[in-house]
Amino acid sequence: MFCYQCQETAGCSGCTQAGVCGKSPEVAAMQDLLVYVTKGLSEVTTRLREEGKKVSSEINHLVSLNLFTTITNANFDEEAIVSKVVTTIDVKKELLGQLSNKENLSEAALWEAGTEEFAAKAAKVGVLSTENEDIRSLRELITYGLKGLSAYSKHANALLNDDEEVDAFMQKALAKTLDDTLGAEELIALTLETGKYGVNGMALLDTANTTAYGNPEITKVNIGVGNRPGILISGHDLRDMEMLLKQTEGTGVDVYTHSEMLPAHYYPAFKKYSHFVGNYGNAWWKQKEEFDSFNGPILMTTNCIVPPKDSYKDRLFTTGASGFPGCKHIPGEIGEEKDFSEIIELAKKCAAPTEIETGEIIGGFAHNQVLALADAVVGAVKSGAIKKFVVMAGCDGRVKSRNYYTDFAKALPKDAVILTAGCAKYKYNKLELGDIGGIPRVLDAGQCNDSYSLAVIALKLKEVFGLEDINDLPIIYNIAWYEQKAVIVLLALLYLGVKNIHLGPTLPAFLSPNVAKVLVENFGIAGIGTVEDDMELFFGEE
Ligand code: FSO
Ligand code: SF4
Repeated sequence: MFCYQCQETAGCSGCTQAGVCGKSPEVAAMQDLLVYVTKGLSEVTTRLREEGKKVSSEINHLVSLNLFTTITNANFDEEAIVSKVVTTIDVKKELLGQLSNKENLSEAALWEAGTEEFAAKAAKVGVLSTENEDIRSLRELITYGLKGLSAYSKHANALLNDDEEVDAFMQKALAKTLDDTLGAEELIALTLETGKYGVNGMALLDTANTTAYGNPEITKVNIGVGNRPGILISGHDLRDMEMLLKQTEGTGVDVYTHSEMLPAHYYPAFKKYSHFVGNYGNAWWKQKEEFDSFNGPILMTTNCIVPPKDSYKDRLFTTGASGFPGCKHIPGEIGEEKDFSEIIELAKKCAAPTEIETGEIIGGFAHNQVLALADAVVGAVKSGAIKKFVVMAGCDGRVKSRNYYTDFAKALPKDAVILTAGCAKYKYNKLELGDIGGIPRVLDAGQCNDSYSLAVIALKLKEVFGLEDINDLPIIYNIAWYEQKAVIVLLALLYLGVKNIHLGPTLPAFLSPNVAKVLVENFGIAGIGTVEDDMELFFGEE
């Protein structure tokens, strides 16, 4: 196997024996094959569109779901992945029949075989099948960005929001990563175009979420527990959240969020449920301890899954793109009501969660809420009470070097405000960093996709202060990345013209030296240093 798509990749270069994430070589191989056939399918759908033929939303959803399935920590279930490869080959075959022009299609578009040939084929179509290291790097950068985009798109689709333009681009770009006639320059342009559609995809999801559930608002979230049994829900899918809250109402079972589901508490539509008690625990990587002590069932709606311990494996359920062998998967297509009754019945037999923390955390600072506070924020900047905003969005993870972000948050000057989104916040959202004239020093917009909100806020501030360039704002970008959703957020920021983004705890292994050089020279992308050095770098002259 060879996989280097996430920040934790072995030796900062590539997982070759087994994934640091727990992915086996067999699962890695089937994921490679799923990406390959999905790219082939995308080439066919792109040509169908060129011929003026319509591609159904079911096909668009299949492409998104396939890519999402291959994101880090989403799906470890080989059987489920093989079945997606089979479906994709079948769909591709049917669509090939609709093409008038089948000339010069790639091997990926034409390939079909039975499951017995899958392993042999997978061994030939992985990341290393592109020999030129720069072309490989750019193809993977684009593919990972598209994986992130597919996740956001899938969540919007679950709320019956589709953007055919985003889907058509996703498929066109996937097809282009198969095209050997494209050189580095064309692929760099495609990378930026991917960022553009990243903005569109995040906007689509923002509209879907806020239309369905209202605009996030300032909210204090309880981090303690009640005395009734509970269900813990993690991941990012708000439609699953809604269905679970509805189905648990009046059952005597409480609902708690974990990790990236915390921002569900900020939505007005979910606040009305009195059994929606609070957030339990921290970011995804703490789940081994926290799922143990939660005592009740856990529903993973997306990544990040850590291979579960036996002590709670029979309480772990997956749905949507996520999966783990031996854990029950709750089915349900887009538009269907999922049946969570088995989880609810199990919860009733479980003990209430063991309390691991008490108190509250505050969040809900997505664009609508921050813009409602615009006068106070702008006033604080004008008076000098707020000197800098520091965007610290992104992901958390288990490597020790990520303690940098806790130390960095603690070391910030007291007139700096952190803007965050994604699970990165768990490194500093319980530090009690105080407020500036009533504005908390950690403003949490929501999930990683709500980084879109941070961009909207930045663009609004640029307008209010009458600036020409987004980079003239007093905003520092110090982003923590882990998996491919952070890649699409990064590409979206680059597309919006944001420069000098610091990315840590390490730079992606999939950036070849030449591609990294392009990003450094054109966008000022940099890594992180020590907290002391970075404080000097960002605030030294003041
Ligand atoms: Fe985190 Fe995992 Fe949201 Fe990611 S839970 S790491 S970037 O899946 O998606 O922030
Ligand atoms: Fe390794 Fe990350 Fe790939 Fe898992 S997803 S195999 S940890 S690079």
